[in-house]
Amino acid sequence: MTEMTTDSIRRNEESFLFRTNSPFIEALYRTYLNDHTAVSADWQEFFQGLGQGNGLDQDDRPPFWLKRVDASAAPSTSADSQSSPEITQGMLDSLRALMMIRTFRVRGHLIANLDPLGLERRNGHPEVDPANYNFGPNDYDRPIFINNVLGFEWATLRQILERLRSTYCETVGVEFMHIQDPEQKAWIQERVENTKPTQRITNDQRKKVLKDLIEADSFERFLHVKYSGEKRFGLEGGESLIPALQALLVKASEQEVETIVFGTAHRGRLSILANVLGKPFHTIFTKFQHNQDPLSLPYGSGDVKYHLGYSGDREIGGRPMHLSLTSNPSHLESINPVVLGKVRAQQTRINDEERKKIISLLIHGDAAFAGQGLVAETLELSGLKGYRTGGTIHFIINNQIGFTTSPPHSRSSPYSSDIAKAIQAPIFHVNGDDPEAVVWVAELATEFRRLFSQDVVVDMVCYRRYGHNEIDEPSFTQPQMYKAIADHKTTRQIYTQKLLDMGLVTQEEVQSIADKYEAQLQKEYEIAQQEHSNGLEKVDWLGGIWSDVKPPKHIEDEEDNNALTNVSIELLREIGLKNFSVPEGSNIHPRLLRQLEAKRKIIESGEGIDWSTGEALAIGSLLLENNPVRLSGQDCSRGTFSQRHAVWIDQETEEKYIPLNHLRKGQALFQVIDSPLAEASVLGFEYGYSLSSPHTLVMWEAQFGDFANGAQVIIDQFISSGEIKWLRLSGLVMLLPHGYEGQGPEHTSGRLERFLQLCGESNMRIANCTTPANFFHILRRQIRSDTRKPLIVMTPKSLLRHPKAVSSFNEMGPNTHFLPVIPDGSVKSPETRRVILCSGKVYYDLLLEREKQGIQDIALVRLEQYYPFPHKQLFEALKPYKTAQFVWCQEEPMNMGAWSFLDRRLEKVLIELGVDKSRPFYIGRTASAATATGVLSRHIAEQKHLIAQALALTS
Ligand SMILES: Cc1ncc(C[n+]2csc(CCOP(=O)(O)OP(=O)(O)O)c2C)c(N)n1
Repeated sequence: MTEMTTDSIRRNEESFLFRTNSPFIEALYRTYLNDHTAVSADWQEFFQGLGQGNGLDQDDRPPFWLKRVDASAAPSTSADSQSSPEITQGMLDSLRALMMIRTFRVRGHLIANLDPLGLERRNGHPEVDPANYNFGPNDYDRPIFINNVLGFEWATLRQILERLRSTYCETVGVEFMHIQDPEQKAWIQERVENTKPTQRITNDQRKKVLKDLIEADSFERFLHVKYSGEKRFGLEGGESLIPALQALLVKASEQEVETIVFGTAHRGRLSILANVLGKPFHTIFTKFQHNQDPLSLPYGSGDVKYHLGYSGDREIGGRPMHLSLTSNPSHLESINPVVLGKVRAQQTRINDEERKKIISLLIHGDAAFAGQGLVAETLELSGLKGYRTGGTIHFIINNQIGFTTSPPHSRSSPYSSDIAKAIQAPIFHVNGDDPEAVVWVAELATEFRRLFSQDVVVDMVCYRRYGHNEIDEPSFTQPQMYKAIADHKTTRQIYTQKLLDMGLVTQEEVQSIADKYEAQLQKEYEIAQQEHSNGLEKVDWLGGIWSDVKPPKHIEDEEDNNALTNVSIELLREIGLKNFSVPEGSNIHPRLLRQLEAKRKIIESGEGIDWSTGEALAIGSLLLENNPVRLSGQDCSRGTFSQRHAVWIDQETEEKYIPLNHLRKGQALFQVIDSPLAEASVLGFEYGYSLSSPHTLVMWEAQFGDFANGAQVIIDQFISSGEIKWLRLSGLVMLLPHGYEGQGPEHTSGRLERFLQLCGESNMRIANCTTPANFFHILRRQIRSDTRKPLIVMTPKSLLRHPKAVSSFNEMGPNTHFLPVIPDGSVKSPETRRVILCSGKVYYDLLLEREKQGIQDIALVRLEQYYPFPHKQLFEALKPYKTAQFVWCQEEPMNMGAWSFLDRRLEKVLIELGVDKSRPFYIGRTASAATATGVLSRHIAEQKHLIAQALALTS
């Protein structure tokens, strides 16, 4: 012992022991117990000392730092707790070295060489400074016992530091110590610490990496020359992505992955399509040529080249693999949940319960990953039973800039990947100029996902050689960065030189790879030149599982409505009875039990079918026709309004029972899933699910319709326009509780007007039904129709229990179908002085008041579907009332609801009818900023007033 006194050492020792060393000492102690000679002499002495007097058996409690050691295994002697064994310099060295090693595992990435441009100043970190552990300049060459940590039994400080720096602080920085699962952590540590940088890939792989890099580089150069001034969001500066993806595919193929679904943004997309997915070059080139015949699109509006998806089959490692890149809008990161939904649907279809055959791969930009809330929302889905896909591989092309914004202005956390730590994903930061390291971490990520079914992130730090797009001048905003980039060799140049220096390739071989690839590009360029027509790719939207779905069309009302949606009365009764029968031995809540009894009686009579029963009958009948049904949304299994009870919870065991899954053997599956409290991610997921599962009825329910606007991007960019932009059909259903019931501005409106404004080209169906039977038909039509369109339904709240809002089996049985308009059968035409057109809940308010007042000359005609607008049916329903006055009555303020949408459409019908006054009157709330008042008394007054107005006849 040198200058330190035993006391001071003991004080230090305690802090060491208290803090992070106890697991190490425990492990060491176990080693010692097995074989005393397996630890250094210092430690032998220390543990012997413990045995002689640490008081272990004094009160049967191990000392504080040995708490996790099995006390019975400790040496048992009579004891004197005062006589601690002496701490030696060697032991202190071990402890300090161990603490330092641990800190490198936690913080090493902070001083790693991750930035190819070297712009980011990384001046070390105090916690990885040996001085922080009381190691001085004279301590570097003394052997330290570290018990096989880092593979050394004994090592000098110098050796330890060398190993730590090469492992944690060179071109790979690993963040994994935030992971709580010891197995995952140990796996990463073992793989990272036991692979020297030079051993990461084989020489054959090196040559393949060079080839991939040359191709990635040549591809962008070719486009740059041939189509200069065209936006392509090139990959220059981030080319290592391509060899990394290629290596990932090989690894995935070894793991027998059959399909990879990609989601990616603009950057590098064309290169991924061409060089990874194998999309023919000429089909990409034609998109640059602008010689497309504007009338030649067989369908749809088309989209810009860097949004388009593609799917194809490749042979990788001797196995076929299906690669699919999903079309996406500009809205960064919005594709993420859609990809996950697609993957989940495909996994479900092929029964990939382990989620190992179909995997999701998302490629992100650094600014978008850090900035877009949807990233966090989507990560949050990763572990949830109803949404997990067995882990997504995330690859961030971290070019250290977002358009013109530098990282200090785009995030508060050190890394753009930090949000992924919330789900304990490991993060591999890697320098993009070290393609071998990039390839290696991509492989590690693939293995990690396979082993642990967890999300994993590769954060490739690189740069963007040109501006945000190729016509942008980056030096306006980042002059220093762009000066450094101008002086910086390309990754291809750097890596070529490396392999030349290693003697792995010759200059001639390198040239020959480039020549061959460029010749192919040139050939395909010439093909593209000849494609004067339109360069359209094969329209492949209705192959495979979609083959029995008809291409989209302008949905002809009659054809669409008359889709076979009715079922036999016997079947309705069978489903109903089974859905409301409690299996023996289950403990159902007594109140629910009473409800079920009442519902069984209703089913027996076939009359008085309420809303949720209508829904259950629709679902049950589809299941028996072999169409799975998936419903997800906040609290949807019970139902926000306690109306659905699709899942019964055993009151003793909390076991779940889904009655609709017990109808008949061999039926399709009903998945009903309470979602996380998020809108955009869940709706995006369900939309994605619907894209990959045309025969499943996929429904998303908002808690209240008001909250759906948290998913506005998904509604605008995917649901309403995906078909027309990308030729991808979806039969997704959105259920949006809606209605003016005095619950305030945020529990009232499904924002009908927003959806109606999005309608065009028969893109969706929008409805507000008033009867359970019509709801039954409209849900079934989603699957029985020969094409697929999203359906948006304003669903009721108080009508769920309204005595009049009921149907009979006869309205669902033979010869019935969906009614887009429900005429008023009760009012005789010649006497009718006014026709009130309305939709949804207000119909029942009007009906009640009309009955109360005994009015006989006002007809109530219900518009059950807004879009496609049922012009013909409305014409027929209004025909008997040519001399009447026509009123549109809605609960919403004038600037909301359906008025703006209907005004001129109604007028057109009335003109065609030749009625006297062809302009319909508006009755509803006056225009307002908020959807509804928050004051109940005011709501009641407003509602009373509008009903009174609607029924007050004027001449
Ligand atoms: C939601 C959204 N907001 C803004 C934009 C406009 N925009 C397109 S690319 C881009 C920068 C993205 O930066 P980053 O994610 O780092 O990717 P990079 O372009 O650098 O590859 C921006 C702001 C967008 N497309 N989507």
